[in-house]
Amino acid sequence: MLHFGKVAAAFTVAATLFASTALAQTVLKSSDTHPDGYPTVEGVKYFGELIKERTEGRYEVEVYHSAQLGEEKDTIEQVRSGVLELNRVSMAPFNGTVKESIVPALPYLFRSEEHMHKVMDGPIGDQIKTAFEGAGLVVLAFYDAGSRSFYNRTKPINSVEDMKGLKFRVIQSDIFVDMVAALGANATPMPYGEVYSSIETGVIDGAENNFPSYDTAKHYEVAKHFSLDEHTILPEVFVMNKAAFDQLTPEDQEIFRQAGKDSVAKQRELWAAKVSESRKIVEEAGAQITTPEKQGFIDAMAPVYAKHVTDPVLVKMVEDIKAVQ
Ligand code: GTR
Repeated sequence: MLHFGKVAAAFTVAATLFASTALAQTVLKSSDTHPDGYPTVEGVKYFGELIKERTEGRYEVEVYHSAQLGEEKDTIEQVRSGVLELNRVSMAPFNGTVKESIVPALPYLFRSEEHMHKVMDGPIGDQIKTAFEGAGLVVLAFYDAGSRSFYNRTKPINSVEDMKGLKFRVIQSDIFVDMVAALGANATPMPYGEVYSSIETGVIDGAENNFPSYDTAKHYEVAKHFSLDEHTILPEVFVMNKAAFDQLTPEDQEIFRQAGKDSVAKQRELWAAKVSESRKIVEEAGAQITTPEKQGFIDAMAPVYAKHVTDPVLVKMVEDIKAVQ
């Protein structure tokens, strides 16, 4: 009897262990510089819901928004080394690491957001994804970030001449530094989280971004002149540490890739709504939006192409992108 009891007890322990292994959840951490509710944060949360559902709870995602894990340059290091499994960042901070990432950051290359979608959803997008693997990252999605424009605290910008001598914070990429120099202004790359106080204290005159960032980071409070020059339609990128991805079973890899794709549609929808909402918020708060004469900006960008598009791979990519209708 006693013996039987022991066997039964051992059996229960084994069953419990087995059940807990079967239900084991792996929580994947993901970083985002933006606050909760921002379309990129919500896109990744949606990805998390999909993988949780499709793996029957084996995988979950926890999004650390509002730069809780650090600024983009640091979190990129974290996801590349595997400290972090997932990360949603802009494409531009990769410009020095993944040469193909330069192309979507080039000024006035995409004619519209539709053009950008077509390119990033097609073979050129796939080529960029493959290039990221060389940097130890699997791209799960390219998200929308609209177009970036300059804003400053000093004066309205109606033409490229008005840019002369102004000092702008740019995202951390040489392409952006050279772009601003080509416009006759000065560029200071700095982390996103330092922009507000740097404008407020006059260390810089302004920065460049899209309406949702200008709104949610409250830059409009310190730089009210927003000039819709739309110098670049720069996509976001949602990446996973490649070693972590390679550890998944082929079935789970497929679930992750598909969930990434499915989250794109969701993020694009949220993005479009957020752009209108943010524009309204900043206008009501007193931001002065002007549309400058764009051709001057476009013409000024030739040196940026001459310097950064010399590698035959990039030259071909630029040609192919222009040919996409
Ligand atoms: C935003 C982008 C962020 C960050 C930021 C910046 O548009 O969504 O990921 O790169 O710009 O300028 O630093």
